[in-house]
Amino acid sequence: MNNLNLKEIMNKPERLAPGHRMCAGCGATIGVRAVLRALHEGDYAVIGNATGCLEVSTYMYPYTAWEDSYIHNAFENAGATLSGVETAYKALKKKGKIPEDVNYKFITFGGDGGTYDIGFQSLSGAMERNHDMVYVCYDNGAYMNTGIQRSSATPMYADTTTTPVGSQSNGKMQNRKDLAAIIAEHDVPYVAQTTLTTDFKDLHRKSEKAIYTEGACFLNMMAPCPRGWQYDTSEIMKICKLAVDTCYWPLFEVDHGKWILNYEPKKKLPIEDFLREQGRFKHLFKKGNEDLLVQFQQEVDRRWENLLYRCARED
Ligand SMILES: Cc1ncc(C[n+]2csc(CCOP(=O)(O)OP(=O)(O)O)c2C)c(N)n1
Ligand code: SF4
Ligand SMILES: [Mg+2]
Repeated sequence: MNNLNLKEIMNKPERLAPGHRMCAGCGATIGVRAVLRALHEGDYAVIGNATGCLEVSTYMYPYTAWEDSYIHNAFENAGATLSGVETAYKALKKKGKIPEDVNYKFITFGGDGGTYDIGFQSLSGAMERNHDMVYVCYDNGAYMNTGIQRSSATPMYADTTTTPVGSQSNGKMQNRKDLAAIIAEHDVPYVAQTTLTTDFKDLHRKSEKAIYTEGACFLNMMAPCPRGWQYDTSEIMKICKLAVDTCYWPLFEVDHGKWILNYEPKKKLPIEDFLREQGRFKHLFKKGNEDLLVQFQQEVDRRWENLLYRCARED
């Protein structure tokens, strides 16, 4: 989107209205509002939402912050529910029960716990059946709503309530799952990884592409959580920038099978710059833990090289 007018986009009416109860500065809310801004004026949407902070805090029956039709799902069936709604829509359109010029889009939001772990099977099914829908994972790297438990999206060495740092533990022992790559292997039309950076241009462009590309599309959106990551709320944009400049969270897309790198930092920053900002990693900076930082850096480098290879292979 070359002629993106940021001011115009930011001034579009909100489809996730103020008055919800998400924490101030929550990355999920900022990200979801940005995704919804990519819907074209006049188009309707049906939103599915797996349980999690976003659902619990925006939809307290009989109140809702959503301007569009909204379905609260269990973790396990968030992908399946919108597949069904999209199929019913197609059937109604075919029978002429929905006018030709009425346009609906189908978007599911799920947290990382609900997407990487518990809802993975129904997400995988929806993607494989290639329903005309978008699944957006807002990845804050833990089960935040129930008190910061580790998920398979939690980065190595993060301090969570189920991987507590102490004399016997350095935090989570495993690396995070690379879900965007796994969904790309489903051979769907469009997969992208994004976050709240580059003036929201990356997130806006990818959201619009995902919403308006026919078939199953997937967005993995890093959405920092000031509570779980333990940083000052006002630092969110800095955290997101450091995530992409250290190559911890690369911006890429897989468009009809073609891997494309969207951002390469002029100078790749050391991973410490990203980790130092967050209380969940503060033990890594204690004397004697230098090797943990080295291991973290090696893992970031390995994944980055792998991504560069995948993208270069396509040239
Ligand atoms: C099957 C099931 N297990 C556990 C829960 C309890 N639960 C509600 S919200 C939540 C956390 C969800 O984590 P995530 O999907 O990452 O979203 P976040 O809270 O981080 O936004 C959990 C475990 C549930 N609702 N359903
Ligand atoms: S706990 Fe974290 S993810 Fe949940 S609403 Fe608060 S900032 Fe957002
Ligand atoms: Mg989460």
